Amino acid sequence: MTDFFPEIDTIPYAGPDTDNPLAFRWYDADRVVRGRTMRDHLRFAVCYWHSFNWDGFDIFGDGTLDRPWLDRSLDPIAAAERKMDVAFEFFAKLGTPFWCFHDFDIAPEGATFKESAANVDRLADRAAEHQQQTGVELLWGTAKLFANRRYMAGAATNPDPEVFAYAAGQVAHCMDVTHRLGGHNYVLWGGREGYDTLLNTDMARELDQLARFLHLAVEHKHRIGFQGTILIEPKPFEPTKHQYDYDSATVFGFLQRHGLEDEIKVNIEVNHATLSGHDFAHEIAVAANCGIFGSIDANAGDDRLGWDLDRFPVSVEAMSLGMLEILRAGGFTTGGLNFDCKLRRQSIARDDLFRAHIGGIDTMARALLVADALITDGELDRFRADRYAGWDGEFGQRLLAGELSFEALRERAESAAEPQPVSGRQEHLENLVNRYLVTAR
Ligand code: XUL
Ligand code: CO
Repeated sequence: MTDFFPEIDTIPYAGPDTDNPLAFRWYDADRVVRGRTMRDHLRFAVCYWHSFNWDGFDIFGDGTLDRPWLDRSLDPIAAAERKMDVAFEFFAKLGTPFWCFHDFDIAPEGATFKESAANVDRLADRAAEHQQQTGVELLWGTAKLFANRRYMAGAATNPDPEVFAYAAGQVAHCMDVTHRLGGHNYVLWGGREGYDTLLNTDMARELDQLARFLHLAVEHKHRIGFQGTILIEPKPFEPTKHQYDYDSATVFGFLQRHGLEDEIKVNIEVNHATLSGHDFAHEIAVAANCGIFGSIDANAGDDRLGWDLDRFPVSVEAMSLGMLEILRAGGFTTGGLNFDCKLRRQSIARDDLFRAHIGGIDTMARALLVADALITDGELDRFRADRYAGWDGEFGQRLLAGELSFEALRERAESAAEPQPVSGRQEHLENLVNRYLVTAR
């Protein structure tokens, strides 16, 4: 193992009252909550791109972070190997069970498709060794279909079919590698699958192209025997002005239209939900209702900045309502919580990466405890069930079964007593949540 973080040992669980900033207060991996350990409930993953492949550059300035392997004067393969060794040192010391990558986070792009694929294979072999040594597993892999200039007008939705072919080849290879590394999922974030102006865009064609691409990805998965889940990650805009995978509902409609709803699920990112004008919990509930809930990119935006900031999650309140929906949906199967988060560019001390992840992990662990307490308390579920009790009665059931016409209902409305509204008790229920935000331990 490398020694990039010499001052850091494995991060221990030390309980809520510890003053050790390099210990977990809430994430006690072996603690059982609702019949499952916290490790198995939360299935944390560290993302490779923000944590190891980004040096803090932004549109106004150069990198600030201490990421020596990103120095462009280094031999690209040697630098990628060093980066990977440090990444696995970090995963092992943090003690999270999973990691996630894009093909060209782990390996440099070469001069040709074949050279790039060979680079990815070479680093994937190294990753396999690290996985074996550390026990860290791959939550998902994904292909970077948005950074290279060839993808400026999209990958699957590009006006040039040769770009579609290149992207298809890249996904085929990245899915093979993900399969080889025992990945639990394969993610497709539609990096530039959208448009900036209709003046140059044939939207109908682009959507058909996207559907074809997804069918090909599904066919490839079955051909190679990959058992993981294919996930689409919705996002409403950025980098393009209009992204086609706007939110969970849009993705479901698209999947259903193209007969893909049993093959593909969603990876919901918290701040993408915010950008689409929804709450995180809403996106999970929509996906769960449609049977396409898969995985989560756990992060946070900023209330007043309308772009994708990818902060580490710190709000137990916001995350608790999300965890509640995750538990209601039955929890994760192949998915997990991936920290698609980046440090602020002033967080330049090496151990900031640990502090940031520890904070995110504890936020999600506390959120799990709050969600568990709310379910155990039972009032929310009872209140909801009572609120709809009429639909469980004989009349409600006949209505749902399609046994009553508009005419029959008109007759009923004419003869029945005036319906009596009942309080929705929103503030009362919010007070209940607030109580458990303080007391759940
Ligand atoms: C972009 C984003 C990506 C995906 C993987 O907003 O979230 O990092 O998670 O391509
Ligand atoms: Co993401």
